[in-house]
Amino acid sequence: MTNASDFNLDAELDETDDWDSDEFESGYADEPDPEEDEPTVGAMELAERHALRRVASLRTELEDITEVEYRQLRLERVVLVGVWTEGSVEDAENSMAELALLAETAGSEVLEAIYQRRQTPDPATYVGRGKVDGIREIVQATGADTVVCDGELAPSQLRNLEDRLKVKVVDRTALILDIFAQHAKSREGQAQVELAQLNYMKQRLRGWGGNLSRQAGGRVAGGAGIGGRGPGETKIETDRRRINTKIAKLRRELTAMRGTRDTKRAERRRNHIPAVAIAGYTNAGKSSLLNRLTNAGVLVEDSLFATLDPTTRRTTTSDGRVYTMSDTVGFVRHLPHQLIEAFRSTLEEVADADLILHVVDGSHPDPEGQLAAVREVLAEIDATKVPELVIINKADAADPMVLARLRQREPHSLVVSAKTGEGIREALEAIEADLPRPGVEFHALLPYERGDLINRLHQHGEIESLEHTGEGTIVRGRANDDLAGELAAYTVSGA
Ligand SMILES: Nc1nc2c(ncn2[C@@H]2O[C@H](COP(=O)(O)OP(=O)(O)OP(=O)(O)O)[C@@H](O)[C@H]2O)c(=O)[nH]1
Ligand SMILES: [Mg+2]
Repeated sequence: MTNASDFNLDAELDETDDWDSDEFESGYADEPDPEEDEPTVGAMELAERHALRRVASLRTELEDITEVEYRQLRLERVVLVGVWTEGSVEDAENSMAELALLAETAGSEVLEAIYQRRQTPDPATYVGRGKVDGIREIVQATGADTVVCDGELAPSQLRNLEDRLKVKVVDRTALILDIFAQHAKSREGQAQVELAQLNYMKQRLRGWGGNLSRQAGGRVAGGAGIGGRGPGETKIETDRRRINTKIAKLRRELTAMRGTRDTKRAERRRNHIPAVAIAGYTNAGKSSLLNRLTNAGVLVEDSLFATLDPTTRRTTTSDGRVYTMSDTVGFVRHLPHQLIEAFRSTLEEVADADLILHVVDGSHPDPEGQLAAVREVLAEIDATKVPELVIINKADAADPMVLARLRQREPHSLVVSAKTGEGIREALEAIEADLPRPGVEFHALLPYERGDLINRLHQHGEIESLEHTGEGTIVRGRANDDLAGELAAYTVSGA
């Protein structure tokens, strides 16, 4: 039994059709079929989302630098390019399929996907130099206006490719940042994404097209001097300075916003309310699981990074103990470190939890890869010390052999389906069993006027036995230090 009540006001509920992700058999996308454009509910939702949730501030303030170009990623016609350095053909194709999902989530239309086997990416052009011409032909033949590379490219690689391909080139990191920008809803989320984008761009001012590396028309007004603004300051330097100013401002704002979060967390700690954090790969079904476990009614969408803002629900164990459960941003392979940095305060909630429900999509082609990618991020945010319960989700759609393999590999795991409800009861039991137990045993005789203590014991302690007698209520169980301290006055002697 759960008894969920809202912490956040904005609860949205949605169900979308399942996403068919089997588009790549060969590494080349199927021919785009113009007739196939019947919008699904999810696509309509997505379109609405794109229309509504854009970070507006940058576009007005920093008009003439990279952001403008950066924002135009959506609704472009893209060719995907990957370099496959290790692993099987399957791994390479999974990686390209994921890049295609990312591109589509960002609002692009994927025209082609190609990858090249190489020991390492070419330092100058990412793919082998000889392959660049081939890609240019594909770009021209398909009428693409953007090439998306499956990695984080150096500014010089981006520039070289743009020079030779004659279309805009973006990398996977920029793509992910763009999706985050579109999906960020809360003020804090938006500020976090902006911070990540600015940090990304700061390093790439030279990489975004030749026009950005031009000089700012010789001398800057004011001439020699003060504060380093002097003759010969370049456009890049002014851009960098403006970006730095904006970064500093965002950092201050984020510090202020985080105050509220810290207060909430401190309150929870003071009351010893256990916290469960739901973490996992993007699209694994974390929000669906939170909805199932607590009737939270949060947004579920067959899209990558549907959830960016953490949602916390208060719920109770079968015997009435209160705990919280939070859903938060999903992870992905090579999650851009700018995002990890920017979302650190959000991610701290995971590191600070008493239990992590690590959700993995059992129907995904590479669930082990997802588990590993998530654990990498968990390690980066110092969350490895938190006990972990692996929830293998989407049992209804998964291959039973794969489920068995995962169960074997992950001893502390459960198989569930957030969709059908299979395994949910067992999951709740397992969560209860894994919650930290209050530390102090007690045996007390509480007079009837101390009903308040009994209430608090129900919510925050563990009651093993309770008996009403003429003199009061005799209770046995476990409580946290504070509560045990208050009970001490009523301890049954000789217990
Ligand atoms: N077949 C099946 N689909 C599921 C199940 N659980 C979730 N899904 C679908 O998987 C998609 C993603 O679900 P979400 O709950 O939004 O996933 P999430 O992990 O919160 O995703 P992000 O917030 O984007 O990281 C949706 O289309 C869900 O309907 C399940 O048990 N079975
Ligand atoms: Mg979600």
